[in-house]
Amino acid sequence: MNRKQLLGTTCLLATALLGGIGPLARGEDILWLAKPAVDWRKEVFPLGNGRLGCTIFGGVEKEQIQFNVDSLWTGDENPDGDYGSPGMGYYQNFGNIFIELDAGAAATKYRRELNLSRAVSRVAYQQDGVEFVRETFCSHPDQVMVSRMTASAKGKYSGRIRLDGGHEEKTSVGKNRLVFTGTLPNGMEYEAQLIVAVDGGKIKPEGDALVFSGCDSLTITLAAGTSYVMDYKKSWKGANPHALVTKQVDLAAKQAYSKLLTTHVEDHQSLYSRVAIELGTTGDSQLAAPINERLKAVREGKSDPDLEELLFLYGRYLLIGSSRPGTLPGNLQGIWNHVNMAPWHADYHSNINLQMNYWPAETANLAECHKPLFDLLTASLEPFRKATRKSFGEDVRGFTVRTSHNPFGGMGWRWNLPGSAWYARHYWEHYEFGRNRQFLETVAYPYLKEVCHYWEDRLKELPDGRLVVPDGWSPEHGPVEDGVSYDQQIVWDLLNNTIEAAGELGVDADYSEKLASMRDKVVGPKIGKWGQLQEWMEDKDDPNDTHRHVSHMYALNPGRQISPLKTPKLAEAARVSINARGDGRTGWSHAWKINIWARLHDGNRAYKVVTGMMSRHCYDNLFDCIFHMRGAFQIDGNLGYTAGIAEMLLQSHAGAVHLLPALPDAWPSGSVKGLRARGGFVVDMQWQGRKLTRATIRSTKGGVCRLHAGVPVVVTCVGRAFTAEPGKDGVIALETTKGQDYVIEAK
Ligand code: FUC
Repeated sequence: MNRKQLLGTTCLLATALLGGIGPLARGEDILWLAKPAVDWRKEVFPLGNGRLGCTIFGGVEKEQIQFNVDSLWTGDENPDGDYGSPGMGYYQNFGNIFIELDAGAAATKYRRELNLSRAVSRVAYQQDGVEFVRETFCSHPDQVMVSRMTASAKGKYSGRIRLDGGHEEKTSVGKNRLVFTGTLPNGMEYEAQLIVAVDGGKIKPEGDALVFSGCDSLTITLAAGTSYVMDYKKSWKGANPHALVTKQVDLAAKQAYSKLLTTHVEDHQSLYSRVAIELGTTGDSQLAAPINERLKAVREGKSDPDLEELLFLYGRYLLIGSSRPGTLPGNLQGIWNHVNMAPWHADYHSNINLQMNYWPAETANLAECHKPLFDLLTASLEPFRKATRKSFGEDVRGFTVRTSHNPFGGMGWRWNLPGSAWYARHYWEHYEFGRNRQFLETVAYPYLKEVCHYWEDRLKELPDGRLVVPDGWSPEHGPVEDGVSYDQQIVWDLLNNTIEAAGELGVDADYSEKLASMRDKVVGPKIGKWGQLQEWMEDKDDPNDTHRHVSHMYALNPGRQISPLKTPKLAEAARVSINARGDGRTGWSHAWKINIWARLHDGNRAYKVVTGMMSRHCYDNLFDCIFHMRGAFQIDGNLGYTAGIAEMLLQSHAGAVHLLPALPDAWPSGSVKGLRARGGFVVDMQWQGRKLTRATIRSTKGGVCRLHAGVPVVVTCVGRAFTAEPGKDGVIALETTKGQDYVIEAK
């Protein structure tokens, strides 16, 4: 029995003991705590369907379920780009459900858990010899939150339920329904409706609440929505949400709970179950402990590979929960936010944060969750163009972005000159991984090309003919000047990707040539006097500088201008720089460094940052945090961590698929299933003694799979085995057929 089966069995026993709702299957990914949440940032468990999210506190006598809708934002187009003006807006808290239960004896055997495999939260405890269980989830197919409370004895639930809006709305109380509506100062209308169904006992309206007594169980269904529509031409304003919210809540409340749950779990697992990971074995007692104790043990130096896996899976869980086709992209906090003035407005930050949210989307096999990013960026084109022209001149083509933006195309704070070019990399990558030609032709290529237009009009020629980005800024670090490495590397990458995209489509040959000649004149990465990769055109990096941003590493990760195999000297310089920079005081900075060390093929250094991040930047609910904003929760670190683990196990950015490029000593044997590589390949791997024993490459699009191997391997496909020899560059070119699996084993 492996440790996960053991965990599954423990849960199974606990469930049976508590008479809970349906047994937990074996081998599920669960985090749990032995106490209710008090501090939102550190302890609540998040649930989400991409659009509607909630966080669970789990108090025994006072349950609080705080909820959000992705589009409930103040603000507008914010034409002056003033970060402090009301136009920038804030992502809002929608409201809270409060469930007060009549006091009983002290609760025992309290357990609050989040089941990542099922996207269901569960609170269980015993009181007066009765076992109580609450289960909550946010369903994507039914677009509602559902919470069910049951007990092992009849008639045990008496208390009251309130639905409180986040903006002092007045809640109307019906027979079994609570409703509030509102309009934000920007004209956005919103509404939430909650229906309570009880088995046994009674329920009736009383004051601002629904009061229930002697009930066997309760089922609470919540729907919420806004009038937001992702359409600039409609001024981002669609229909009043009343009709849709009413329909959603009514339809869901008519269904049996078990049906809603099954539909939800099936939908979630269609995404979640694509990937599985085993990095080692955690001791039984450690494994059985709640997350806070496990984190404490990690801080004390104990290793916990199961927790490393759980944190990887958590990033996938959070992306599924905060970004689904048709929703807004995940903001600085995904979709979870309990206040109306969140740190940094809970906005979209373009100088690392929004991008990092989407780093795991392709590699960790959630490509459809990437879509909201493209939807919003493409929908914001016109306001971005207008703002760009306003600041850079009416004759400037294309567009770029400020450091921060909102869902109305409004931007704030300083211009982040290569921000739109960095976004363009995401469009290109979505194509590289999925090879959807239509996406490339109609969505990605037009975006890339338009950003190139901006740079054609903006790049400055030096006397020697080389090109620099004028008046740039290494994010939040250093002076404003020409030729900053961050700008140079991203513009190089944009031109390079656009040339490849045009080549793939077989269009714009002349234009491509022009871009290639520009690309080759862009001042490239430089090695400075202490062997470092220069952050600026001038050699002035301070070896004692430990600033959190490592923007001059873009060329190494997520870019591909520098790699140990193709540009070893520059890769060595990157190593010198990143060594000097230290781990940093934000989760996202750690996460970036995991990715960077992985790209430097140094698994042990990457792993050191993995444990550093778990020790210093993970709260008890595994939310990632940053120190320099009073320990705020920021989701980028969670998602960047997941991307980093994937990058340690599989890379494909440098022209070939590289299996286990940065495996640390800490993971001598293990396996992973379902990671994606560029070219439309899905990869499963097993390893032992730090050596790959077997890999399966699934070809979803056909074509040649270039495999970085170094040694001959045996390839088996539909029962036929053959030996494949690498070329001089160590790469095996494997001709693949769409839909077939290729098993790779050492010769
Ligand atoms: C960037 C970072 C900060 C923070 C903010 C939201 O500006 O420098 O650490 O993450 O984004």
